[in-house]
Amino acid sequence: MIALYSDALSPHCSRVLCLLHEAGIAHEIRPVDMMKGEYLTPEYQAINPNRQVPSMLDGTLRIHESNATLRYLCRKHGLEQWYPQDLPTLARVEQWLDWNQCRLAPQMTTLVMNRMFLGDQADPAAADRAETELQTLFALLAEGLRNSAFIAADHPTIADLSLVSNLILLDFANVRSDNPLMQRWYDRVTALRGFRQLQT
Ligand SMILES: N[C@@H](CCC(=O)N[C@@H](CS)C(=O)NCC(=O)O)C(=O)O
Repeated sequence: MIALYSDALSPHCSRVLCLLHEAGIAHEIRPVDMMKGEYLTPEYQAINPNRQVPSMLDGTLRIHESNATLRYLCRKHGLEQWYPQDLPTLARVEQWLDWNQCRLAPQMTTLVMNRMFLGDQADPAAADRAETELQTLFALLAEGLRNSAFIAADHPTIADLSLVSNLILLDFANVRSDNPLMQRWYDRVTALRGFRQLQT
């Protein structure tokens, strides 16, 4: 059975858990408490040398990187709805998966770390800069939502799971877009059973 090393607060973990729930893939969660530094132990480093969550074990396969894990699960379980193979849709899914890692995630991390987790060590100016940049990125996302109900298709794909997992954490930090397209999309994706199940 698949084992997922996961911390409950991590958006990189919640996107993978959402897909596991949505697709009904049997799995076992191995909690890694980041607040207790469990991701820094030599035991965990042997599983993921990056000392990050999530990490997944599937038989002898050991994999890290949340988006790569999403793609792997889709390919292995034939989840074409979540990872469409027609080229234009696939190109859009890949585009937004990469955009999320390269553009959104760094700003999300800067903001959340400095507003929620770093306490006395926080850099409020860095958080403010990230918030400004995030509003620019939200406008790009809203533009991407102009022609379809979800970011890459008229149905949810792993690109939506990946992006919205970051937006959920930003929402906790009271940073969100007031664009109606963004709000409706956010509501649609967070209403998925896979995300709702994470909150219960
Ligand atoms: N690119 C990685 C990023 C994973 C990541 O940043 N995980 C965070 C938790 S949300 C983490 O483990 N942070 C600890 C660290 O980077 O030191 C992925 O997509 O899986």
